[in-house]
Amino acid sequence: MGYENIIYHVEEGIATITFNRPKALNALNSALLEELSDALDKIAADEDIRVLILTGAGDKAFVAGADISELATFNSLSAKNFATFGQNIVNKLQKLAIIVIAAVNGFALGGGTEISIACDFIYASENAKFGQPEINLGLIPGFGGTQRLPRLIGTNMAKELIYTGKMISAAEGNQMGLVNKVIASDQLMDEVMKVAKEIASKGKVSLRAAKQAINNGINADLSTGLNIEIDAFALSFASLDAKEGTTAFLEKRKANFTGKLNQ
Ligand code: CO8
Repeated sequence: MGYENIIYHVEEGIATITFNRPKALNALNSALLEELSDALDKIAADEDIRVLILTGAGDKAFVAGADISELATFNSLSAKNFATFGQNIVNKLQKLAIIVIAAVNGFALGGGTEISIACDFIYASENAKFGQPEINLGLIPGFGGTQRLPRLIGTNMAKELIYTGKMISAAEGNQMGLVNKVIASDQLMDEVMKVAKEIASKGKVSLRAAKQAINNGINADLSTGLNIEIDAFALSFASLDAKEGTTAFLEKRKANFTGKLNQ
């Protein structure tokens, strides 16, 4: 599939998807979502990709939400179909085995916030703005915002954002645990690339095991979550990296992780 609404780039095991409709502040229309879905399938099938970065084209927006000109044509049934379609893609993003970083470089509103919170973590530029403004359109979030946001920042904080539709700054997002780090706009991609490379240098299997344990355990009770961790911990020993990492420590040298499995 050729891409017109996203830019897909892979370099040294790090994939970048850039939402690319800058004239519409990278709003999510059906065509863009189809392309995103296709790119996520490609990434899931590529064993050499270690980290994915999501960002927006231009200096104004990450994603300013679902495309309102499409939403304006919906009835209840088409809204249900669109929300299901969008949620399937956001779920696919969240379930990627590799680590996903959102580099939020401007407005991340509605579906933009919802995509960013399905990533493993968010680095944001100083001019980034987050929010769930659907209430101002007579709507509610439909790509997971009513479910993921309360789990991430707490129920009442999420309620305030969703009920008022107000935007918050990157600094406010940082204070409430939505944004890991706020960075000057012209440094954002360099900083994101730096952390992506650091993560990519770790053991592939242990990264996946850690992500699985956190994502599968977060909505379970503690005892179920701890059992999930035991299995994921055991899984990390399926890789030669466990032997390499522990041996390298004892030999006082830097570990060289290959991601190879024990035969
Ligand atoms: N959809 C379509 N076009 C958009 C969108 C959008 N979400 N956001 C901006 N644009 C377009 C504008 O129409 C404008 O186009 P044009 O130049 O042709 O007039 C261009 O982008 C630039 O925008 P502005 O001139 O408005 O730029 P400003 O800097 O003045 O304002 C804002 C920037 C504050 C971001 C403003 O554009 C805005 O409020 N945008 C809408 C934000 C919004 O409400 N997003 C939520 C959408 S709903 C949603 O995401 C629900 C997701 C789940 C759906 C579930 C399906 C059922």
